[in-house]
Amino acid sequence: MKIISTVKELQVQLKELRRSSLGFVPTMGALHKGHLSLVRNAISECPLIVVSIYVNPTQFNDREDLKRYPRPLKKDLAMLRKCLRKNDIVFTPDDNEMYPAEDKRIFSFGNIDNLMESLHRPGHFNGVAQIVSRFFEIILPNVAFFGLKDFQQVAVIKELIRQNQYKVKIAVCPVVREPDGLAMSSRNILLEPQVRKNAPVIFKTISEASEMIRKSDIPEIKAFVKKSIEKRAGFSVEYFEIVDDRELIPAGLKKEMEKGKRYYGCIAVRAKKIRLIDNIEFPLV
Ligand code: PAJ
Repeated sequence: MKIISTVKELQVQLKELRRSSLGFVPTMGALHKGHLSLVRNAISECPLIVVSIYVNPTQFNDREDLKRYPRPLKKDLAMLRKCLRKNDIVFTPDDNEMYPAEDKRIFSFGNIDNLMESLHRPGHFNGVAQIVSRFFEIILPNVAFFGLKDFQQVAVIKELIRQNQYKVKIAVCPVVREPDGLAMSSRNILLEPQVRKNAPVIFKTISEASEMIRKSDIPEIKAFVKKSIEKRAGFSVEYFEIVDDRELIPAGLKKEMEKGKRYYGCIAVRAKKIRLIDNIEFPLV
């Protein structure tokens, strides 16, 4: 694999190496099996891929979160070395490369940017859109790989592509979990032992909730989710919404769920200082 940290060098290399289909996997590092599943999918689909590692400051609305975000670059590179091919590229730019001047662009994504993560992390998706659009314009990938773990991010990126008419296809990969069900996340290593022990309650609860939809209506399911998770010391539910995967319109009652659409229950939980998100499909019954 090749490690490149400037835009100029990246573009020189891509000019030389680009083949039929260029794959792109954006990450903020602290890699785990979830990230690696995207990398493996990219490798199996594309003869050349770029994996970026960059902790993007503009998507953090909480300074503390940005400060404590893990940055184990050496370990990340060792993990990537085991799966990448000779010409695949790891792109590790610094802030000056990605933001040579302040990025003042304001994006607007309509309804998908008016609920869930957007309400609780104001400005977050604007920062994601700034960095992902910059990557797309520098790299010009044919396919970009994203995880369903960040359900709302996938919808935002699809809308970003539509609005800007980027010629990139999106491949969405399923959530990779720890054996106890906790969705893998770079933030999991920041959980205190007792909080980590209780964290599987999140997936367990939303799994049970997705079964409940057969017999119960949504207000009852929401009450169950909140009660079940908040039983654990230090856990509080920021939101739990059942939305469709295109327009992200929340269903308040079962009868509002439309046939032909796919629905997901999306949750954010504050587990002491750390915020965890997860989601699961809610089958239409
Ligand atoms: P990051 O949180 O590092 O995630 C990078 C990619 O890995 C995202 O597409 C995310 O959805 C995926 N991912 C994370 N955990 C996963 C899991 N358990 N299973 C499957 N996929 C998982 O998302 C970002 O970085 C940033 O917002 C970024 C897109 C890089 C822009 O800065």
